Amino acid sequence: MTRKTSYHTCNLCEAMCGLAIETDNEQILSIKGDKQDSFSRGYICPKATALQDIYEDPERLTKPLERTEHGWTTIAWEEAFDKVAANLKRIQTQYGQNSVGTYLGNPNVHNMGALLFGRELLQTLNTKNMYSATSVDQLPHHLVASKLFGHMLKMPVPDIDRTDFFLMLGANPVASNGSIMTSPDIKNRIKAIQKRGGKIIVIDPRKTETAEMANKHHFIKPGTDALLLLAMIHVIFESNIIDDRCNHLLSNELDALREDVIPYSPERVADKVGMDSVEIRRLTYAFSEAKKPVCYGRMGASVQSFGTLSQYLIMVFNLLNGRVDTEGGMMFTQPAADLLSHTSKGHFDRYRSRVRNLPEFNGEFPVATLADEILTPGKDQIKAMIFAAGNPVISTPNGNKLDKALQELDFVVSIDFYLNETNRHANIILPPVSQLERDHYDLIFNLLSVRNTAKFSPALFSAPNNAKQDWEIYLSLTDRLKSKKSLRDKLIHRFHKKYGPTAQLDLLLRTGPYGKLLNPFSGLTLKALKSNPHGIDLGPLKPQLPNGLRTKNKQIELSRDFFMKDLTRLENTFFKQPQADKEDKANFTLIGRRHIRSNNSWMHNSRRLVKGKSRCTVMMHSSDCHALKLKDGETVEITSSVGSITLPIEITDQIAKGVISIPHGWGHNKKGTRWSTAEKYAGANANDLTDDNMIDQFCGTAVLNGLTVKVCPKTKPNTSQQKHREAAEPEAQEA
Ligand SMILES: Nc1nc2c(c(=O)[nH]1)N[C@H]1C(S)=C(S)[C@@H](COP(=O)(O)OP(=O)(O)OC[C@H]3O[C@@H](n4cnc5c(=O)[nH]c(N)nc54)[C@H](O)[C@@H]3O)O[C@H]1N2
Ligand SMILES: Nc1nc2c(c(=O)[nH]1)N[C@H]1C(S)=C(S)[C@@H](COP(=O)(O)OP(=O)(O)OC[C@H]3O[C@@H](n4cnc5c(=O)[nH]c(N)nc54)[C@H](O)[C@@H]3O)O[C@H]1N2
Ligand code: SF4
Ligand SMILES: [Mo]
Repeated sequence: MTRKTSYHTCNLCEAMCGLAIETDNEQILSIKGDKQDSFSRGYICPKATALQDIYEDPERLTKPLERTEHGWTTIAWEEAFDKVAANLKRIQTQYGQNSVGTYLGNPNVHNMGALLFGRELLQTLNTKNMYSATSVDQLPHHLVASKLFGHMLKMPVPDIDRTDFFLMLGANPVASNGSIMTSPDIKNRIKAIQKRGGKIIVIDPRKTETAEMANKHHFIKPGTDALLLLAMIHVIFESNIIDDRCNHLLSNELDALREDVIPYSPERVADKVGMDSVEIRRLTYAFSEAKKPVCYGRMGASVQSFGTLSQYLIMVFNLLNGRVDTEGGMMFTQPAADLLSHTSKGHFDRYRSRVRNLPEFNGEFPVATLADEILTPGKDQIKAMIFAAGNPVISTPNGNKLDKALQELDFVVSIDFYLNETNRHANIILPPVSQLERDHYDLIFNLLSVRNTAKFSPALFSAPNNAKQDWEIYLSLTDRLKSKKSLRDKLIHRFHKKYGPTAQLDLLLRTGPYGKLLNPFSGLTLKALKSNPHGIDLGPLKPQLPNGLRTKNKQIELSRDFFMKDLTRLENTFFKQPQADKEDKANFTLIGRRHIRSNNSWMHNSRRLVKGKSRCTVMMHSSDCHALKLKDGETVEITSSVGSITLPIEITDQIAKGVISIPHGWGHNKKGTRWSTAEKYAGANANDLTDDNMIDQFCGTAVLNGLTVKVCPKTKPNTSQQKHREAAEPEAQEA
């Protein structure tokens, strides 16, 4: 017997929990929390144990697949790479560079190899048609960081371990385990705030699992956070309680800001926001009177009509209270491997998308326009797509439209180990190894962590002989796609092939702020990390301004003109345009929901995560159900401007009246996928309701929270929609 315990890091979500995994040869005996990991302190959530299910899943792809007239057939890696490269070259030669599109999904950011090697493939393709999950997620945060602090990754995080007043808008870390706030063991971190006499206040249209723990929860009408924040800033100026620590901000910009917020008194916005004006004032005073308050917002405040403005105002509110770069406030990390010096600062609006004239951000267009770029004929129309670690048919707005669009493509390749709803349209699928078969160092989430830490986890299992890592797939494709290769290119390729991502990691560590270069005797190297399998604690976050800023003049650029121009749209939307028909009892505002046992669209093939009562339900307030004569568990039809789905009702009083909540990531009922457990627990796709034409017009982030839908008792099946679905099925059968 070769029973042993190895230490690893969970790379499923942003929390970076330490794992202690007991194995007997290739057999996993147990996955537990690593109590010796000082950051996660033994905490894990139920998804960690499902890493075993992914590893053992017989439906997980391990060999390249090609679609043929007889269905899916396995092919050899080299042949697969050759065919992919030949097709992409053919299409770019015939239709131009931009005819190949790319979509990078969320798991890429949890994957060191993909991060370090994906970039070169994209550069080699040299296409403007790049897309990713960023524009259904954190795009507003990048814009704020790049303008105010000089780099799109210079995103401050709430110093949760030292704050005494945590004001949280549109985040549910008890379910999500924290986002743009890597903070494992979140429940205990929240309890610790309360134990030291502090408070947590949650603003959310649903009384979430986090709100249940909070000292106070306020319901808010979806999509109105910007109004609430403007009112809070109005109170700050009106009462002249601006903190001295923001003296460094330009006074002419502050004066302009003061003018901007004059119209937004709590009294004027209260009805729109759904919060009492007295409460808004009280909340603002309580925040500014606290010793170490912090204001933070996530998905609910980002992925909505005024997501950019909301994230900007959250930062302004923190700044005016002197709560940026200070203990217990919004603080910056000092990661051991500092990607900031090696990555783009983030450009905005250098050029626009072809069909809808939407701005690029950092070389990407908003994914809400991906289907348009495939469906609309003309120069630069997308003819081929590369999907890597993504499932946009399920995770991006108007999934059905994209699903249909993908059938129009000449060629599709997917780098993924599941045959999901998106890559069922692929011609070739290149499956990398699973989570436990690769080395892990968190390049991204150490940038966003509430403590500075560094940890390297070697692969738990060495990859089977004929398997490839994501980075090897990227490297092989890049090599084949490069038309002219200098001697230098060839040498670099050979070096990368031999040493992989760990050589680059070692270099990043050595040259980083704690590295051997600056600290010759005790500095960090990869070797040092390898001999500390539970990770190295590099201490709490430290103030670092102004030197830590990446702006030209080492000052925070308030960028008021840039962001506040969106006030015109805000004013029009809330005070000039007619609002949705509130008299129609069937009209509701849709918001999203996450659950601890789910991870976007791709972990539903693990039976232990999906079994039990269905979680893909529509939550509705009891009084709304009463008014429409709907019963708990009854199936209803929810209809939006682009489609309709049916789901059972879950009656609750923990949601604002007039609001319904549906989780995303479900709807595994499309033919031709290969995840049979997920299919049994199919649920419905929330993004068959979200409208690709509804975006935060400032930067193109999709509006996934706060759109109007109709709820009706389910009548007979909608035959036209059924036909539409069938038409969307790909022709090939499974082998
Ligand atoms: N278990 C689990 N964990 C995950 C994931 C997962 O799928 N499952 N996904 C990971 C990913 S990719 C991400 S980005 C993070 C997201 O992490 P979070 O943002 O913490 O997670 P959400 O559950 O989306 O929280 C959004 C909250 O906003 C509320 N909300 C909706 N609309 C509004 C609004 O207009 N205003 C306000 N104030 N609130 C609103 C919703 O009710 C919800 O509670 O989670 C990560 N962690
Ligand atoms: N309505 C609504 N929609 C949403 C959201 C919401 O809150 N509401 N949240 C949005 C957010 S925040 C996000 S991040 C997106 C996520 O959306 P996406 O990133 O598009 O999709 P995922 O569901 O994460 O699917 C990831 C795919 O990657 C594969 N995969 C997993 N690990 C690896 C790996 O290591 N390598 C490779 N090559 N493949 C791998 C999985 O098999 C799966 O097919 O969804 C967005 N969609
Ligand atoms: S919270 Fe769960 S999924 Fe996230 S890193 Fe920790 S164990 Fe993994
Ligand atoms: Mo995300």
